[in-house]
Amino acid sequence: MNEQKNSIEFFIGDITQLPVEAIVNAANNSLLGGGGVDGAIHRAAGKELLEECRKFHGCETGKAVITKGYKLPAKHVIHTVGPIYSGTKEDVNHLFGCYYNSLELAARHHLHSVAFPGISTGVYGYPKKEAAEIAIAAIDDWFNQNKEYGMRVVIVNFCKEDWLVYQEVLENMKERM
Ligand code: AR6
Repeated sequence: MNEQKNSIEFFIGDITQLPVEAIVNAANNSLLGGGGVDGAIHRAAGKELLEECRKFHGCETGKAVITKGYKLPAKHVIHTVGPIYSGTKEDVNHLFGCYYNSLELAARHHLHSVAFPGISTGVYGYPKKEAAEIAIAAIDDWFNQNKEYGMRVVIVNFCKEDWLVYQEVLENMKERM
């Protein structure tokens, strides 16, 4: 049995620098790179990452695939595709799926530390507070379904303002409990 407990922590900064087993990429359906965190991850990993990504012929929204990390400190990259925000219930299901399916994939590969950026909260326009609530709910659900696994989740906020959004969401959740 794993000694480590499921845990969640917060980090402010650049996800490409994190020495965890897997970092999650906020990719698009083509998986062939883009701007934002996707661009930063591909730049830091090197061009072999793009070569490996081509083999998947894309990824559906809400789903995830895994590659090696190449020149990154992280051994693996989990590429997930967030929804382009439209305000529908489908967005919620897709964003929830990004977090939940990424953790499923990590566990299937016996990984015990995963860092997430704020999926869909940049170019894809998801309101940050709603996105943070869904991220926490999905991670919490996965933890409840996998109580003994010992997964360390790192939520990466690119700036202090984004970190504050998460703290507010957590405070509100505590008050409701
Ligand atoms: N480390 C941590 N977080 C980051 C970093 C970084 N190095 N760079 C940006 N962020 P976005 P999306 C944050 O736009 O909304 C791409 O072109 C950023 O502040 O990267 O899911 C893809 O190819 C924001 O909070 O992803 C897709 O086409 C969060 O990461 C599209 O963008 C996500 O912003 C996906 O859009």
